[in-house]
Amino acid sequence: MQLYWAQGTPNGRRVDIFLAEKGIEMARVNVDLRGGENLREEFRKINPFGRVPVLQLDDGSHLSESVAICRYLENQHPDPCLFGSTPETAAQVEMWSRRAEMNFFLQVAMAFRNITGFFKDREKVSPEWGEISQETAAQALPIFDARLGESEYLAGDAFSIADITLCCAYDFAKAVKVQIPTDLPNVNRWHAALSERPSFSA
Ligand SMILES: N[C@@H](CCC(=O)N[C@@H](CS)C(=O)NCC(=O)O)C(=O)O
Repeated sequence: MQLYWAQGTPNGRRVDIFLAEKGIEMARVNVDLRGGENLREEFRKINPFGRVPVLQLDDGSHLSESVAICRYLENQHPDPCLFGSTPETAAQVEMWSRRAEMNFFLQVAMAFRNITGFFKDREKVSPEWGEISQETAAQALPIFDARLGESEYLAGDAFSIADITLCCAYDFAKAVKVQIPTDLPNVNRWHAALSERPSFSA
């Protein structure tokens, strides 16, 4: 197996953290996003959407979408469990993962893409949309804070893929100047604890 990936990207980091939590060693192929290597025909054969990360399996087939990659790895390496171990906890993990992705990760990504214009050579950008996305991302944080006031981790008592998704977006949000509300005691407690994990600090 090998992972097509790009250093410094939030989706690449999601898979990096997941691999580290599982203790899986993986060969990586760095893809030059700035240079548009991911847009070339050769790369589109492995992901028609031209995005990283992409996991190449030993039979030569490919998987993209960070969570699909993590789910595959979860089945191959069930320990430690990061997708919930009972129907109830698995559903909580799914619910909070989707909430974190749609209400925060995606908004942060849209802020990055539309404000910085990093990918303006390949897509239309709208600074106004970027600013709206920045605000929408910030507005979601008190909801996550309230949740983290009820449980140690986002999806309950156990650390999961939902924490990885929210934390990668949270760290990236600071880099793209999302106005993080000042009164998020539970998010702060959770973030400090995750930052101590070797997988997050690597
Ligand atoms: N939904 C995809 C998103 C993948 C994605 O947007 N990757 C970014 C890097 S974080 C990328 O490849 N960008 C290159 C581009 O847009 O040209 C996932 O979860 O993996």
